Amino acid sequence: MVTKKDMAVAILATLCLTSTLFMAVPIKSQDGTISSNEYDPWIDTNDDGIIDIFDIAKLALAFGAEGEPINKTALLLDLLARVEALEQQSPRRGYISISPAGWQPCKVQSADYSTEINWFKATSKVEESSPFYAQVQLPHGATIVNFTAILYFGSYYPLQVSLHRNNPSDITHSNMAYIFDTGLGWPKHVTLFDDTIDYAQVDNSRYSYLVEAYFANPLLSDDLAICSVIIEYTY
Ligand SMILES: [Ca+2]
Repeated sequence: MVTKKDMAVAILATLCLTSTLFMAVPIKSQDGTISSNEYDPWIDTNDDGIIDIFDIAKLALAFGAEGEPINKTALLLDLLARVEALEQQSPRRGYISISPAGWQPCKVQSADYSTEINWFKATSKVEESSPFYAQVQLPHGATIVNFTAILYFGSYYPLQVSLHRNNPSDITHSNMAYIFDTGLGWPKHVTLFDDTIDYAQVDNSRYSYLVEAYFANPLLSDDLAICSVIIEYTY
């Protein structure tokens, strides 16, 4: 309970403190220099960036009030933990796309191909069973959730595009995602995807990653094209 005596002591103490502050610590001088006192946002009760009489007056008016104290540090940590939990509940999505310029032939001496701004084509001189590769740098720790290829079929021949994980320690590789189309229904411009990804978590400390394309029956596959490949991941 706040007595008149307490109130008088509070007002007196406030006046003394205020007058001391005003004498000893100019809040902001005429030439614009700021007080050398360290600013503490916890006691800047009206959040205006300066500790002044308005903050002190608010404190004085609340003198003697009682209630449940708040541990501000614990409150801050709790808020941070909640934000992190929310971020984990709804992971962010990222995308990596491979342009036509990203492809390289497996065997340069036997390859005839065309890289244009909108598509990548293997032409009639491509040796059969000689794939094309595109290197991809996937984010370490990310989870691959979708593998999409945008393809053009100007003739009725199959085209296959797949995502691979290479293991350099035993010189093996694993298929992660796979897209295949026979070309039926040509001419057509299609977007195909595979969202059943094997080895989905990216581990750049042990593996490297690449995309592979096979133009089946290459002697007649002049008019097949890869327009883009898009890899979607969460992190
Ligand atoms: Ca203030």
